[in-house]
Amino acid sequence: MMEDSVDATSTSVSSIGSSSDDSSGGASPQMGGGVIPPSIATAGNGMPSEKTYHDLEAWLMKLSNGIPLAETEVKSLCDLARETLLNESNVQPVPAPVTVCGDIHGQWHDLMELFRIGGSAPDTNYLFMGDYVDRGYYSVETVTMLVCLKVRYPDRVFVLRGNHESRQITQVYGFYDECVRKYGSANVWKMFTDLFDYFPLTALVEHSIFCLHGGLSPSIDTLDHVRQLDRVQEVPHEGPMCDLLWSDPDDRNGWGISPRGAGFTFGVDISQQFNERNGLGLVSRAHQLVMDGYNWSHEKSVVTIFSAPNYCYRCGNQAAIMEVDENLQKTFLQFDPAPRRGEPHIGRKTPEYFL
Ligand SMILES: [Mn+2]
Repeated sequence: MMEDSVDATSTSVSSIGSSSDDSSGGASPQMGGGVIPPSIATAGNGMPSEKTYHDLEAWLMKLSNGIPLAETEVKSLCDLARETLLNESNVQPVPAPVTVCGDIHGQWHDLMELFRIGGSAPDTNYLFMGDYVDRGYYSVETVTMLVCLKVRYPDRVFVLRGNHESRQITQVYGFYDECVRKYGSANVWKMFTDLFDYFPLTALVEHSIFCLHGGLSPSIDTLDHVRQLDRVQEVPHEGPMCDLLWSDPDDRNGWGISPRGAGFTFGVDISQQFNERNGLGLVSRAHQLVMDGYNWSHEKSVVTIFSAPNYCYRCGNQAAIMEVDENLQKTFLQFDPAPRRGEPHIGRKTPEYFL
């Protein structure tokens, strides 16, 4: 699964999505020469300026209609997002109520369905546990929209890093190719993969629910260990940061070799010991396809959430999100694929194997 790095250098093909030829009908202000980039266009008190809010609102309007941003807009967005994410912890505190979501994998239409089911941001607070890109055909729209929501509502939307938020993995599973196809160069891919280095690795809902993409690590006993990691780097091939994004719970006790080739499998004994040592009630994670969209394991010390319905447009699974209320009561909302105008209807099938 962990493949050798492909040397992808940015090509210098000119952008096909510059702001001068976008189709937003002038909703977005021109970013001409001499305009101060939004990343430093603050009102002098560290808060985003009126212009930045105007940009973000215009970008969200485009993205909610499935229109990708222009390359120059992605650049501005990523500059803003880096500042926002840099301030977050490796174990980012998140208040309840919050709705916790698993893998999206470029299924933008289904992300829109998720917001219809779970409520729009910022009326609903969201925590996404990684894997926004690859596999589906709309990774660009999906990751741009989630990053835009993060910057616009930094205290109400949280985005963690998944194992696919990586330079190496995205060159194999679709995001790199999609960026080159939609923008005519790898520039946007480079902007996003550089930004992924800043995404928090984990979150902690009300000191009780530990949220992350993959799972636990034999190198990590406490949340303070996670806090001490230097996360601003490509996902390593091994070690604690890799494990948090790659590991899976398993029926066997103890640590095991992962069939994925990265991370470990961990048993109920490991989960219970980790929760007890850190005063946690639950480990919430994503990363594995589960047919109901969510799955309890390890005597309810671990829950898996998967939010891409009919994964890869052929797995036939339901998706789910987990609402956590003020009292940390959990409610699972399941949903099916959104209808896609202009695309042939593909019925549910039982997958022959799990991807
Ligand atoms: Mn994953």
